[in-house]
Amino acid sequence: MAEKPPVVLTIAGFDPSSGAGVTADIKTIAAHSCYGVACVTAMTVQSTAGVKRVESSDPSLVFETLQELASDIDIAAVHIGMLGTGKVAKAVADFLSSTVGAGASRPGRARLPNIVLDPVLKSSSGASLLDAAGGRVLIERLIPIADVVTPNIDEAAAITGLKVQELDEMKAAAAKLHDMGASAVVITGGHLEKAIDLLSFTTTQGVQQEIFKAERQRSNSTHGTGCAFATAMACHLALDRGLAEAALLAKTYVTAAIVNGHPLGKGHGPVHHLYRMNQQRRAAGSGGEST
Ligand code: PXL
Repeated sequence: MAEKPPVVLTIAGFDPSSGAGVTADIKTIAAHSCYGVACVTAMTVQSTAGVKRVESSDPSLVFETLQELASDIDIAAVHIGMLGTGKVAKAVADFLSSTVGAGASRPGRARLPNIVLDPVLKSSSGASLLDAAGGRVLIERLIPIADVVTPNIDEAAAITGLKVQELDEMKAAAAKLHDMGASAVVITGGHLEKAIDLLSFTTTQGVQQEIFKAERQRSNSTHGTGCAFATAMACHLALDRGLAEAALLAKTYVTAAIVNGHPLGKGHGPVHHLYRMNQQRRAAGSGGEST
């Protein structure tokens, strides 16, 4: 019988330049040998030069899409990215909190496993990707039900109200996110001099924290790094890896995707989500782009 890959659901916006959003996420999911399904929360008009317009999906369309997918397919992990509005965020929270008819291998499960919440607030060009009501739903309903929350330092600062620049401040923000109901947090510090990510999770012995450091990549091909990191984490959790291994592998993937990024467009080009295909082509001796 043909192999059945783990299915990863991405709930996110549509970025027509495919650096971020659902089309980028599907590439990340494919790069991890999982099968991607998607629910589009918003359309955006954008290019590498930035976001020009945002139109939210009808919340009932979002809810029904999620129900339809979950009643049919066994979902191994969920990535939540851009939500746009409070109404859409509420539809997602209602769906995730409800008893969904998950696949046959998980009868009676109350909710989908491995929910990775990327609390997208703004695009890198500064456009708002979540309204104030959406921010409230994020804090009150989504952070408490997520298995992992993956803010960058700016998002961690906006959500906690704390200054988040240095490692100690990242630790304090993670502690506050735990107080707000997050069971595990990865704060990505790609904007710091050293690219530091902090993984923080609660155990019966209290909070445990691990630090991942990498050289900061000086590159213009950085569009979609947050989406790629959170989606890669969802894939590794779907593949039954533990939190620390998932965070480390996701960081390694994003770093390589930036290094191999496409110099496309006039602004910030996309990361190369499928860079491993070139490596495989080269290994098979059929050439391909250089890395
Ligand atoms: O990188 C954040 C992000 C997420 N999702 C969508 C986006 C963006 C940034 O522009 O467009 C759809």
